[in-house]
Amino acid sequence: MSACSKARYIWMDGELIECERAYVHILTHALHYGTAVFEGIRGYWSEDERNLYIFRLRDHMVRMINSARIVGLRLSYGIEDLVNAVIRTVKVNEFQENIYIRPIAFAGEGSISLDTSKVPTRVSIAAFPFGHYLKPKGVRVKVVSWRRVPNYSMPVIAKASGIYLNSVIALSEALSSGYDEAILLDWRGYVSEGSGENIFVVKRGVIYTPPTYASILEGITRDSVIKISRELGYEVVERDIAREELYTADEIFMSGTAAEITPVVEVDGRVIGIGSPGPITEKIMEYYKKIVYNRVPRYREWITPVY
Ligand code: PY5
Repeated sequence: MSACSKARYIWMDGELIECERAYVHILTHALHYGTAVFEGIRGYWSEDERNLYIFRLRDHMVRMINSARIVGLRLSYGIEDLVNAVIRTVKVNEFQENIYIRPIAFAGEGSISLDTSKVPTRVSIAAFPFGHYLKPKGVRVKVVSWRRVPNYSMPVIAKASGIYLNSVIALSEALSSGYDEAILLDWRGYVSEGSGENIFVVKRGVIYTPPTYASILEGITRDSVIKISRELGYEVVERDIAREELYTADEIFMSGTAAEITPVVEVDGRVIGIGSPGPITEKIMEYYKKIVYNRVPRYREWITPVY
């Protein structure tokens, strides 16, 4: 599929331009040094309401602004500009199906010095139809040999492009060993997260997830899962999880914008639970789906209708 077969316009530096023209120069700083911050956001099309609902748009754009601040990229757009630009981009493409939105702020061209103050920060927002990222019925994962970049070496709380080389090599190790996804341990040896997802472990009815200091990206889906699980009456505990605890878990699932809520059915060749999505995972998945399609009034503040 060519990049522009299903999206006509892309927002670049304040203007909507035809997808075919959305290119950058080969000397773009971010291409050489990973000097960019980005977001992944989903929009859900409701056939009944004939509307497209963007999930937690404002929270994603706030995180992008914070990521830029952390890595030192100057942004000339504020929160309202970015939120409106996303809505405008989605609207002009007239999508009537589920989509993925990819805003990115990156160091542009003009200097190959590592000093980003010598180049302008550019911003782009692309959106395109998108289905499942991981197998919705459950994935087989491998605890890979690469560790998650420690948060004393990189600001891993920022969703910054350069950090993703860590995820790319981790995923590649899992895939080449025949698994669907990677789990990375942190520098201490505790469970951190997947290559592009946070992780949750269910044991005797309690839901556990690694804390921020386990070098995780603080996922917005993770935050949604914690809130809705508590509302459903489950106890959710943020604490360190040892690798071997994964093997004896009753249920495991991953959370992320692209992955949504994906059950984990196998870790390092050990079957988890009965080898199919567990009951608590399924309950949370079902409720999450209702919420993103704007069918739960108390979570309306998480939803931005496009049309
Ligand atoms: N951890 C990492 C390393 C991630 O890349 C992501 C999101 C998450 C956790 C979950 O964060 P959130 O719930 O806020 O999405 N990954 C991106 C996504 O759009 C990119 C995946 C390729 O899901």
